[in-house]
Amino acid sequence: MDQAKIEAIVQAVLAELAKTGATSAAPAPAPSAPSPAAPGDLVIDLPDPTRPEARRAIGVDHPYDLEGLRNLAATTTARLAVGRAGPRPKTRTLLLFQADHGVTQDAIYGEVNPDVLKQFDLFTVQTQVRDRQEYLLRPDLGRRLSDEAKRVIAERCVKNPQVQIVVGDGLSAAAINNNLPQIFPVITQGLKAAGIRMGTPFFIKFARVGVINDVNEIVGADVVVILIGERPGLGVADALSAYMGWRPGPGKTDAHRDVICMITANGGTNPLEGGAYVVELIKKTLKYQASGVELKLKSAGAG
Ligand code: B12
Repeated sequence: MDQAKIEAIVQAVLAELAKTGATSAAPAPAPSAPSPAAPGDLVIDLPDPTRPEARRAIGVDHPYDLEGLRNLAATTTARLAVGRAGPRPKTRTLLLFQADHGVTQDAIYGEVNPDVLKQFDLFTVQTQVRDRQEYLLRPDLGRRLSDEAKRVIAERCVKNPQVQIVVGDGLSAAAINNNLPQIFPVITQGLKAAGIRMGTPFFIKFARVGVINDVNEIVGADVVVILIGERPGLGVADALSAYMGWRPGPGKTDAHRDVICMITANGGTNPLEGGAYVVELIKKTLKYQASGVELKLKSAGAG
């Protein structure tokens, strides 16, 4: 078959598809001339799947109701309407997943920026965890302060404050780097404005939420708040949580704690707003002298 005949067949098929609306629903990207690459360069001839418009693009070929599908996909960050290549994910779905996964790895293995800690005069202590690998494998050690940490906290911290704030890297250094500069001043100024006495804040490396029990054995605060990096998800990797409890100590569990989660400028509670919530929750905890389930019961009982 000669070239002219092949082109005629292709044109006829495209015209048929256009009539059914199939090609207009999911137009194939116009083939672009490959950019000149130096020998040895990695060349990926797909648009970058992490760009916002590519991330939200509908991947289903010839959808019955494109608008309906767009609306459905817009209601969630879940990977909907991605389509498939036979029984497998499309290449761009796979690349986007791998890119997002890379961001979570960076968040987990990243280091909190010392300049951010310096900005608020936070000194650093460490839990009984020795390195990041051990942190991931032994959450129990992340809930215990090292002997050195206990000594330094005892030496440097004001005792028996109303509120003790600590910052922990947790599972996302990016959460601290990106959100602490906004949330920290809102909390400290909010507490000051309310006449609430604050202790000496500090940073705990390799921290888990339960470490607030150990902290409070030394400082003896009424409320301890830990601002800590959340486990990163495949969409948001820099979310911060504020976990807090009334008089934490040995034997206190998550049932005695409250959490304000998903504090991030990337699709969560903005850190400035998050700081204001934290202050409100601290006031409520002080008022009812309770946290967690007990706080819910007491505040509900009070009407
Ligand atoms: C991992 C996780 C869990 C794990 C924790 C196990 C572990 N050892 O890591 C499991 C599956 C057990 C869990 C259970 C629950 N979770 Co949960 N969990 C998470 C998740 C995905 C990540 C938390 C994280 O990264 N923490 C930071 C790391 C560094 O902390 P950590 O010390 O390693 O782990 C502690 C905390 O994660 C804490 N924790 C986990 N969930 C909750 C919930 C509450 C209310 C509290 C006070 C503490 C707490 O428990 C761990 C052990 O102390 C978050 C989602 C998010 N966006 O944060 C939801 C999240 C915090 N969980 C939530 C809820 C509701 C619960 C449950 C109450 C669900 C239920 N109905 O049973 C239970 C209760 C938790 C408890 N410990 O008593 C909600 C809280 C909503 C809110 N604002 O109150 C979140 C935000 C999920 C959501 N979007 O709905 N959870």
